[in-house]
Amino acid sequence: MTRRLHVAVAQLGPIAREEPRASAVARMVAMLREAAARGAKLVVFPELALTSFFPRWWMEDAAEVERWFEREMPSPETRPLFEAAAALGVGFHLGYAELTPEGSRFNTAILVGPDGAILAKYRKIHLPGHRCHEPWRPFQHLEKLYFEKGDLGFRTFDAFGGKLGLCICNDRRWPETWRVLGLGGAELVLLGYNTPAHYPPAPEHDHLQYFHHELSLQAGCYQNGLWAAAAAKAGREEGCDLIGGSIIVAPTGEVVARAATTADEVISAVVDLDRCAEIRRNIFDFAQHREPQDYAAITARKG
Ligand code: CDT
Repeated sequence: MTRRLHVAVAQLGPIAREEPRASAVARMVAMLREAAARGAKLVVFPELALTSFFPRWWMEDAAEVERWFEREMPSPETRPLFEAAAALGVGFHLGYAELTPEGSRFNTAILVGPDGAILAKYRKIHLPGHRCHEPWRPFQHLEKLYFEKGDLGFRTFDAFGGKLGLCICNDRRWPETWRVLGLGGAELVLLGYNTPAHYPPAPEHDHLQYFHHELSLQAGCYQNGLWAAAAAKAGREEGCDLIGGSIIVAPTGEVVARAATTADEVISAVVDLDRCAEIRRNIFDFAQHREPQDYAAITARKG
C-alpha cells in the first residue's frame, strides 16, 4: 500500500503592473481546472502569485506600497480561486503579500485543503536583495524593505496523506531550510519563486540561474529524502526576465516533471510519499548517521 499523491505545479507567465488580481485569479482557475482534469489533488502556485513582482520597484509612497498587499484571505478578488478549488475537490498552495491587522508585512504562502479551508501558513524567512534604493541597478530587489522576516519558522503539516513543508523562493538556496524541514519529517516541500534571469551584483552568473535553481532543489530533496514541487512566475514581466523551470523533484534528486515554457503551464506527477524511505532508511538515516554535536556553528553564528 503506497501513499500516492497526484501533484500539479501551475507556473504563471508574467503579470503586468496594472493587471488586476481578478485576471491573475482567472488564469489560475483555468490551470486549476486543467490540473484537476489530469487527476491532480494538489496544485502549487508561485510566490506573490496575485500581482507583478513589485519588489523590483522603489516606491516612497506608503499607499502605493500597500496596494500590493492582501489584508484578508480569501478576499472578494481571491474567493473565486477558493470556490473553484473546493468545487473540484482540489487543494492548492498560494503565495501572496500579506498585510496583517497589526500592520506587519510578510511574503507569505498558504496551503489550502480540498474543502477550501486554510490548513497552513508560512512567512518567508530568507529575504533577499536590499533595503535602500540602488539606482545603478536596472531593476530593484527590495524584499528587505517591503517585508519583515517571517515569524512562523519552518514548520511541517499533516495534510494530503503526508507531512508537508513550505518555503519560498530564496529559502530554497539555503541548506538550513531543507534540513529543518527534513528534521520536521517533511515528505513533500512546496514552494513558489520569482527569480530574475539577471543578477545585477554578479552578472557573470546569469547563465547559471536555471542550474543553481535545479541544483538547490535536487540537493535539498536528495540530502533530506523528500519530494519538492516548485512553481515559477516566469517570462518577461515589465521588462525583467524571470526564469521558468518549474519542477517536481523526487527524494533521489531526480527531476520527474519540468516546465518547457515561461508562460502559464501546468506540469504534474504522481508523488509516492513512501519513496522518502528509500533515502531516509539508507544513506541519510538521520537517527543513525547525523552528528549534531559537531554542527554547533550552524546556529551559533550568522556569518
Ligand atoms: N524572490 C526571490 O527570493 N528571488 C531571489 C532572487 C535572487 S536574489 C536578488 C531568488 O533567490 O531566486
